[in-house]
Amino acid sequence: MDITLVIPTYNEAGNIPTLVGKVFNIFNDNDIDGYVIVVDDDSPDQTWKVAEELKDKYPNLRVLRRQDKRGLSSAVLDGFAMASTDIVGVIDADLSHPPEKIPELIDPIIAGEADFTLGSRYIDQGGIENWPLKRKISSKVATLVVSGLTKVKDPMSGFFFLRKDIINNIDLSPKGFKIGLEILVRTKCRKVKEVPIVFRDREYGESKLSSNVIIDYLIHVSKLYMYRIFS
Ligand SMILES: Nc1nc2c(ncn2[C@@H]2O[C@H](COP(=O)(O)OP(=O)(O)OP(=O)(O)O)[C@@H](O)[C@H]2O)c(=O)[nH]1
Ligand SMILES: [Mg+2]
Repeated sequence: MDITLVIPTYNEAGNIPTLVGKVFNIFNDNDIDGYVIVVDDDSPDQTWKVAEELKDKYPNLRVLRRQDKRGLSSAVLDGFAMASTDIVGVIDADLSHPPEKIPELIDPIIAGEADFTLGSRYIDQGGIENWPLKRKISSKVATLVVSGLTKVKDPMSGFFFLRKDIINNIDLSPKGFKIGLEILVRTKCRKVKEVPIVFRDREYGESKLSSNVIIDYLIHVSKLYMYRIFS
């Protein structure tokens, strides 16, 4: 079965060639008919151009350069909309997520055992390398805050795959930056499988997270709780 992997990027010129190369190697080694869509928001470091230049080497690579929009969740949703495959997924560009886990994440969906799979830091054999304690604690607290919305152990994960038809006709808000959480809650998806991953902090480039991130997150989560209560 074909899959499309969306890579949202903003100033990831130093990471994108390495990640795209790794992903296509994994597709090849595992006989996966895979496509990659890089969705770049007109990065000042010209990530879109660096990605365009890889297209000769990787014919299944597409690049969407958005000049009119900005935002991680809307980039992911635009990538999914552009995909023509039944299974879609997303991975961060900064090599924080191990692409080697892609086959383990898509196999349960192909087998019909799951509709949604995610790379999980908070199950047995999952973990986080080189994060400062402060960041570990805030991630745990943010996860705890949504424990009333989902039983998933790592609902904040940005590395996930799904059957595209589960989001058909679902009104998804691209406002919050945790689009995986948004999908899990609004689709009421039950067939979810978590696959352990070890998350690595980025080596190249800078974080895109602004100081408003906590407030944005709390607004997003409040909306999801309201949705859960009133739907
Ligand atoms: N297209 C697009 N991609 C974005 C945007 N913001 C972040 N990204 C990408 O989304 C992914 C996750 O963003 P990160 O900055 O790594 O966020 P994080 O992992 O929480 O934080 P750090 O790793 O510490 O930087 C990366 O691939 C970013 O390049 C955006 O506004 N538009
Ligand atoms: Mg990151």
